[in-house]
Amino acid sequence: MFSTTLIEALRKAQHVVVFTGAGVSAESGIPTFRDSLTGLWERFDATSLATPEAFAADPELVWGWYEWRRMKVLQAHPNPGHRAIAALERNIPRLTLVTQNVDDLHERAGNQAVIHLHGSLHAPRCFDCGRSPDIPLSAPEEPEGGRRLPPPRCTVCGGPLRPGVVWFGESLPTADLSAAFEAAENCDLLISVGTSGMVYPAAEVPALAWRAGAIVVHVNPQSHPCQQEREYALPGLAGELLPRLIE
Ligand code: BJW
Ligand code: ZN
Repeated sequence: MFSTTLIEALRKAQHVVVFTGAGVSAESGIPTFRDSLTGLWERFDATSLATPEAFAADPELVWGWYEWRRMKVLQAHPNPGHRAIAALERNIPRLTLVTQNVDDLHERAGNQAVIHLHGSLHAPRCFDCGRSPDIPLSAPEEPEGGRRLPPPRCTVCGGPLRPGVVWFGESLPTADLSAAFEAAENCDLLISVGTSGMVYPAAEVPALAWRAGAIVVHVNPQSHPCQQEREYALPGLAGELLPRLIE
């Protein structure tokens, strides 16, 4: 089912970039953002949850929602798609894994170095002073989407802790974004997995790789219009396609 060009490119590749989005964790039971019916933004309003203004206006609402999501991730396990990407890292001379995801399922699958462009659910910091005090986070007793929870307080300045994720209107971590762009511009093959490609600047990563001459592959059940040479769509689920691709 995979074209011989693609198989050959993967076999010969010296540097592969894997660029992932929420779809790679969907088969682990983590909801995506924009899928119809199951996407988070279908059920929750992004602007009242995923912006600094939303947190300032209602920290208990926002903290409770992110604790619910952190709980879901703690209960989830890496799926065959994550494991295939980890296996690829062991089989290719150089692999750079760039994720937009805020979960830690790539790390738990065995990937050694993961570039998290949109931060992590597991690294809160103070909303006021930016420090990351060593406060153990408890598991919410009843993980429900709408449950309000007061955020823990910073041990240094007393400010509320916020999730360590990148909200709309916030800058992405500079070093991570630079590393992702640099890898994209210097790879032979980029595999984009489970992303709608709607959120910038992360969405520039596959285009940068293509412009620099790499082959670009999109693994997604939703069809991707491939109008360019060196661009391929593999329609289907990451957990089914990726293990077969790396065989
Ligand atoms: C499967 C599958 C299976 C399902 N297998 N596939 C240029 C143009 C227009 C707007 C902008 C622009 N530049 C910047 C902006 C603004 C904004 C933006 O991009 N807005 C667009 C939405 C219009 N960007 C920002 O604000 C960024 N910051 C910034 O630019 O700073 C500079 C600045 C500073 C100050 C002032 C102004 C500018 C920050 C963006 C941060 C995004 N944060 C989020 C939330 C993180 C926290 C949280 O988790 O709550 O990140 S939004 C959300 O979207 C999350 C994701 O990482 C991100 C991408 O989503 P993703 O991963 O693609 O998921 P989905 O759901 O969209 O797609 C899933 C896909 O999987 C689907 O295609 C399915 O088909 C597929 N799938 N099952 C394979 N089994
Ligand atoms: Zn503080």
